[in-house]
Amino acid sequence: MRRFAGSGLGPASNGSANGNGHPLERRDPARTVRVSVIVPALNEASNLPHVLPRIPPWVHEVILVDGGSADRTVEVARALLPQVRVVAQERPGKGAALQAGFRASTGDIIATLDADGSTDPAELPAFVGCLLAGADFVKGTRFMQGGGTEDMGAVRQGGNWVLRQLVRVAFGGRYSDLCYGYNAFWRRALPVLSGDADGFEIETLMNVRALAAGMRVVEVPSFEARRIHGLSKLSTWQDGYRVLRTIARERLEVRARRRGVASRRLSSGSPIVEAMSAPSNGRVLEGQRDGRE
Ligand SMILES: Nc1nc2c(ncn2[C@@H]2O[C@H](COP(=O)(O)OP(=O)(O)OP(=O)(O)O)[C@@H](O)[C@H]2O)c(=O)[nH]1
Ligand SMILES: [Mg+2]
Repeated sequence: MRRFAGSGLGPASNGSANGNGHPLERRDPARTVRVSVIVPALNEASNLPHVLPRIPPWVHEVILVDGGSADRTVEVARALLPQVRVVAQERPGKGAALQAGFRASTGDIIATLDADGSTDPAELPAFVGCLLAGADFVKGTRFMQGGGTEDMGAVRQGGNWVLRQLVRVAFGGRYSDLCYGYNAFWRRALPVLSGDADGFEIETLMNVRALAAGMRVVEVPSFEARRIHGLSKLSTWQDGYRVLRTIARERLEVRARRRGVASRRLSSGSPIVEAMSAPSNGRVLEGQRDGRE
């Protein structure tokens, strides 16, 4: 499998020879890495006071993506954090919200966390630290020592386990968690990670694409607290099915590419396929690393 350009701690030093290394090698050491935090929010006015003020002050920008909330989500966000950037989404769903946030972001690093108080902004340094140490993509996990959840029932935990096994068989990875909203990655990975996923399957899509593209993925233990107020927007069976469909579709795309079966969709710019078919010196991703589309 072809590797994601510039991935890996070791390969980063090789990369410096051809200019394709880890972004830290290419940046001005005096320049601080800018971190964008994306917070999707749908009717989370009563939870935002437990989230936004806890985002560390060194974060470059906070982007709240409002899903058309009927409560005072946007007003509360602006009152809590006057510098917050509020963005609207084009289509319904958490995945569409995150992708609107990704497009609006300007940071070198993009991190996602939830607005319901489940994910703790105080954990951000662990995510950013792993990226600075050489990871391409850092995913939170509730199922590693140091992590945990008080917000996931037995059925969802069982479903998560089954889906993880599927990913293991289909993509060869050994993820300990699959559908968790706390993740971070370098901007240069965005063209590979973002795609056709409007709902809660967005995290699975990013996780399997990171694997298939050969990114250096690091799991960081994270604790998911119970949502503080309000109701979940996730439907276990409906969204579970969407996750399953996403795994199957991504697997088929990878297999089709490997077999050289270039369907119209594949040849017209599926990002995962482009990443995998990039020359090993990573020319395809070179422009993207510099923020050029
Ligand atoms: N902008 C936007 N945000 C959304 C949408 N759907 C969910 N969210 C947000 O995405 C985050 C995760 O959604 P939750 O409903 O908490 O899903 P969950 O964490 O799987 O479910 P619980 O564990 O029960 O909280 C929350 O911040 C939601 O407000 C949407 O359609 N648009
Ligand atoms: Mg939640």
